[in-house]
Amino acid sequence: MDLARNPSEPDGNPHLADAAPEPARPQIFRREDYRPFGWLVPRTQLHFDLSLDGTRVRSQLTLERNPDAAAEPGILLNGDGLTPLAVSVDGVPCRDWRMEGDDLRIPLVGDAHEVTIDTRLDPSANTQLMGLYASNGMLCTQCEAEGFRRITFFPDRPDVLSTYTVRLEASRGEFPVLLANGNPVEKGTLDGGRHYAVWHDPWPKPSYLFAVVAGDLVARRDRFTTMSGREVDLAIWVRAPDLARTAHAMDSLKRAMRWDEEVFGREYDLDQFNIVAVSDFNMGAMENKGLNIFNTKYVLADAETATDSDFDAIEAVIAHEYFHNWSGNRVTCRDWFQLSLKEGFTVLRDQLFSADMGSAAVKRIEEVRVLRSVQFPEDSGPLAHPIRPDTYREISNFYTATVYNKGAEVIRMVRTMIGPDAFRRGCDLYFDRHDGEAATCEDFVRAMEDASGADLSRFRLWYAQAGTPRVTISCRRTGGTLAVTVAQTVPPTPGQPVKQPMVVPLRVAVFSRESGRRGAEELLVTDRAEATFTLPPPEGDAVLSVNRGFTAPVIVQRAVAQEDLLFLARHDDDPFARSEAVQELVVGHLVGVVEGRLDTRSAAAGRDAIAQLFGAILSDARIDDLMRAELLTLPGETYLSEQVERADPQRIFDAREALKAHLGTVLWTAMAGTHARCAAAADGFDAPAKGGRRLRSLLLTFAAAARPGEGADLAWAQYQAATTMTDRQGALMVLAGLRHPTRTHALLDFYTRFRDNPLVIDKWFAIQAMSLHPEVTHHVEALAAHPAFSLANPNRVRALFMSFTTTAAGFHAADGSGYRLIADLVRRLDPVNPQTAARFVPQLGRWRRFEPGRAALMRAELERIVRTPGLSRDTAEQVDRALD
Ligand code: B3K
Ligand code: ZN
Repeated sequence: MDLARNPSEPDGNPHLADAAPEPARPQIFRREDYRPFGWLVPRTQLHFDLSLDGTRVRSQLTLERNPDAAAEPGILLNGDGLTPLAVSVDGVPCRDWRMEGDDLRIPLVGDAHEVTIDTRLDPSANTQLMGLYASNGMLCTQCEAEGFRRITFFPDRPDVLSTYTVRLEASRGEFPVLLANGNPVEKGTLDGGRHYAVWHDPWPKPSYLFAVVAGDLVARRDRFTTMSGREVDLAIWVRAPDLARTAHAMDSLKRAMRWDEEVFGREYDLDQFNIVAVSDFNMGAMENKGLNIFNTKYVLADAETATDSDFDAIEAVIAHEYFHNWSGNRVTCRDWFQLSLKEGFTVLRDQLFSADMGSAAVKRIEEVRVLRSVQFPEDSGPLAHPIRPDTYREISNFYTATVYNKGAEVIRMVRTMIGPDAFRRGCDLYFDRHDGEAATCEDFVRAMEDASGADLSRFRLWYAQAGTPRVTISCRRTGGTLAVTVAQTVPPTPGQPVKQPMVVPLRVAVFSRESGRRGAEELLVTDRAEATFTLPPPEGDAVLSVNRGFTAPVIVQRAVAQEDLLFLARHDDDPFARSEAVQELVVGHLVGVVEGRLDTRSAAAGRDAIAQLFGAILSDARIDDLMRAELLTLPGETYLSEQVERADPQRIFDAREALKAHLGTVLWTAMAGTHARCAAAADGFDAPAKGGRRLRSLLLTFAAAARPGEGADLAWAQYQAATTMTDRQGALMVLAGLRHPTRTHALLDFYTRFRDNPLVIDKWFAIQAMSLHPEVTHHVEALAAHPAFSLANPNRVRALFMSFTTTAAGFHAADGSGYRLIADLVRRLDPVNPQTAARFVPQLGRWRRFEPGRAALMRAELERIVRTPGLSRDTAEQVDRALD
């Protein structure tokens, strides 16, 4: 490719002299400022001359003035760290372009033009992993949200849709595989050992869905016939040694494609669907049109190297990215404030898929556990934001549990209220109306209203108000009816001091304490600060089961008698509500202990009640082992710390461990028996086998807490006999937390066994970094100096340091050493990979939740970060918000 040089004068580039000065104050983007872009870009042609350290890009844009936008004198194209080598307009070299900060302004006088721009990139120097970068000798891209502007100048916003034709040229030896979005059009050989491939994507798309990959890759291939008979070639591209571990990903993909046809009526729309696995990736995966790019973690699996949870996560993420082909790609977002339009909806779609593929009850319990341990803390802290934010400085900071998981809960509430059939009609209407468009959350809600006849005007508050509603429920028998009063408050959040009552749909049921029978389920929908509903009363005493299936993402506060919780924990026929009752009982006890509210007698009585219940769960023949393990899982420390005024992490840890030890002691016989039964269970991947594995590792944790010596022996035996990573990792987790001679032995064995498998070595780092061991901080410091550690690989960084942020003895050490360790990491990582660095800030940002000593130490570390010269926009925004 012949790329002309920049026609700048020899004494420097005059265009740069006009560059706008750096803004003194950080730029804030506001939802209300949305304006359509001045130009349409019906066609984009890109020509890449690829190499690891010097890639040249020629971009040819067909431009037409947008009749729906205000006229502009020229066009402003986004760039990030680029310099144009050459610009031409309608084939004539253009000399009067100018830089405005990082962006390129080209004067255009007519209503239609062809603009050509040449740029040059150094992918191997791109450590941010945004734009075009090198990973393990291959080249790949990540463009969402604003990475395309690091490749070429472009209106890099999701409402500018264009059809792309991409020509890739490279050395055949170094990059035998050349992939881009859409369908392959042409390929051939060039002189000098080079070759080329041309790809065309017929579907107009925003730049964030653009992708190319070049590398020495092999594919697992398969085929899929869509419901209308289109034959699709499927390929999962990996490095040759990884090929054997792609079968599960391919099966998952085919299941997802079929499910989306059957359940949502959505069909795939290209001749090929390619997935590429890369080992250096900032997040899980990316839904680029027809060319999904995945973190290897969500592709590669076999029983020896991946746990059952890894298998489930792969299935869910493959499905999620595939489902984006409709919810995200065919209908995309008008602007980034609408991110939940595609993410919340697609998370709900992947949740429904996973529920259909496995145990729906267990899945729901796990979803709520994640919501409570990640999203609730976000919603109650300084980074709280509505699922459709109103402002941002760096959009990468808004790929949050709120936008994703709470966003899914909000759409799930619509489905619950209008019913699955009307919801499906609403989805069809939304896809029909907005196919090929960039839409808004409002468009989605309107489609749901139009398809169902429901009035969702007040429901829209869920998009606008942050914070988790607190709902109190009380129940009174008056004459022949049961009066259930539901009251709600929505706590203040940054920028939103006063809130309006939300629409809260609560599924409830009433049980008779005497007979154990339950009356009809009802969906109570309130939109007022307080409302009273009447229900038919049962015979005898009533026991109320509320928020069954977790129909509303709220915190239910109710004074409920311990005997009612025990009743529900044994009798509730809604598995989610049953697990809630168990959790509520345990949380109530632990919070009482932590807050010092229980005298010795009532603490002992609480423990005994829990022990009795756990004993009954252990021997309950009506439930399977997967559900048994869920019911026996103690609430996490983060969730517990949200339940107290100001958390002391050590007290929470101690109380939780003491309960675990107590349960392990008094239930030892039953637990050991169940462990032995599970240890003898058949291998395989059906639910009983998975349940057996889950339960036997869980029981090891009780054993280790109650009888460390015996626990270590059992864990070591499980480790040695393990034929799956689930058993091996479960055992090693327990050993890593104990001061026991087998600890070092097992860790060394694990490292030696898997030293050539980076994903398993990530586990090795994570297991030690999140262990219960009192010396965890020293272990993490030593691991950071291990030759296998690297700041350049986000998986490795997260494995070591994100895992560490879960530890009471480490991260929350009373002397502040854990906070310092993470602040040091953020400061070192920020210049290398700001997106990943910024992800650590919320851990320190929760400082207000903790007792004054720790809060001050956390705050001091945030202040130290903010003083770091040259801090990225990503990290600066998070720290500023956290300190506000
Ligand atoms: N849409 C991507 C996430 C992109 C994150 C950019 N910082 C993957 C997903 O949610 O499906
Ligand atoms: Zn997504």
